[in-house]
Amino acid sequence: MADYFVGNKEYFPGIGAVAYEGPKSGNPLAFKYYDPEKMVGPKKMKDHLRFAAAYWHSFCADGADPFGAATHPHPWITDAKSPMEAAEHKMDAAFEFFTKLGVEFYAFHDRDMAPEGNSPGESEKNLRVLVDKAKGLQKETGVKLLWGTANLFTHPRFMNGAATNPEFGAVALAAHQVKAAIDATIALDGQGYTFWGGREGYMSLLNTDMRREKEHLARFLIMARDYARKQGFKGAFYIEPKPMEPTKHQYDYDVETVAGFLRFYGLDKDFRMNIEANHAELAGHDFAHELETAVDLGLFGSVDANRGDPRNGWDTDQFPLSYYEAALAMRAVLRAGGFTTGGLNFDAKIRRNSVDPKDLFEGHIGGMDAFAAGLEAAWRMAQDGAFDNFIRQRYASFDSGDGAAFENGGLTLEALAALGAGSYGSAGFASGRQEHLENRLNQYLLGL
Ligand code: XUL
Ligand code: CO
Repeated sequence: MADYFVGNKEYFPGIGAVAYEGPKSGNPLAFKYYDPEKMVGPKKMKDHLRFAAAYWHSFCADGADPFGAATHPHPWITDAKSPMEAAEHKMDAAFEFFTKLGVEFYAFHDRDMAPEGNSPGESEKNLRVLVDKAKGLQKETGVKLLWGTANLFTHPRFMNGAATNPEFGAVALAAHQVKAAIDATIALDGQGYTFWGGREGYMSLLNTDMRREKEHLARFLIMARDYARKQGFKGAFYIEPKPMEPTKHQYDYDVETVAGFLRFYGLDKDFRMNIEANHAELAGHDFAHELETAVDLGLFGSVDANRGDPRNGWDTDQFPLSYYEAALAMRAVLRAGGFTTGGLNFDAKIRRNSVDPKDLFEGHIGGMDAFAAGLEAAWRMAQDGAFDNFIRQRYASFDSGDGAAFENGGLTLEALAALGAGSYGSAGFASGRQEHLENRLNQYLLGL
């Protein structure tokens, strides 16, 4: 399907289906490591990785930043006579891209797909029209919806938040949007529905009742969950933690914070985490830390794959490139038993000065190659077992005897203290062997 495109116009002419050509290929529009049909253990690479493209960055973002106007004049917008026609053309371009790149999934916000109307009802109608078109294109191309979401942060009415807005009316407007976005997700057979609290946080404690805002957020999520389940939605709900930006403090700060919130409000059965690498970094955590924490808590769901710039303190949303980080991420994903409803969604954008249509392909190709190489390294780690064995051995004193009694609640502090006064005088001096393990990690990355 080298010249495949949908609709009447080819938006990426001269670019065919991206194929695997191997590590030595000099073709910038070929995969060097991502070989979709290759078996890694029991599953094909593509089924381990479940790649998705993000509608917002790839087809809506226009290169504008706080210091300058748009630099990406998208043909699907410039050639259209109305916002609805632009939305239709944008969708043709999006499905052409998904198909040529070979991603099996996509993710979208309501407002990425359909323009805001003059009333809530008109906005919902616009979305319905585009959802019908998307349904047809999904059928035609086989591309599936990883998750849907509502954009509750761009419109000025949400400047004080959406579910946490101090004005009830704004909360109701947010509910209208979320209900329609849930309907759209169900209609498109979405495997998940994401909540990213774009402005669910505060700019100043001087004007904020935090306790009330968080209760409102929980109430809103409970209502959304109940509505979606009533409509027959079987997929996962995701919360996407982020500590700050655009607000000074976002309530969904990081995985631990969100886990406490979900459990407190009894939402931990339905909600999982959608973990974004750049958000982890903003929270002062390694990407792998957030993933491993979610796996430990039984709350792992999906991934927004990207990277930040270690020298910048904001969400640069660059394409992921580090095999090192991808390997540690995939190690956590494998430990979780792999993705079920989730996948690797490229919440990443090309740079403001990346104005060649090929740039969008090459950004994704690099990210897919990085995760393919990371998957293989993580698989080698799991098969070889050096890390798992070391960790198991490190805690072996809790597997039997007094250690097991401690873990099982069979000791009082007095009994534990009495043991401490006895025969454990030499404990505590085993090497953590970090250097050895780090060197081993490099060997796995080099394919050894
Ligand atoms: C913003 C962000 C969002 C969510 C979806 O930082 O990551 O694009 O992924 O709303
Ligand atoms: Co994201």
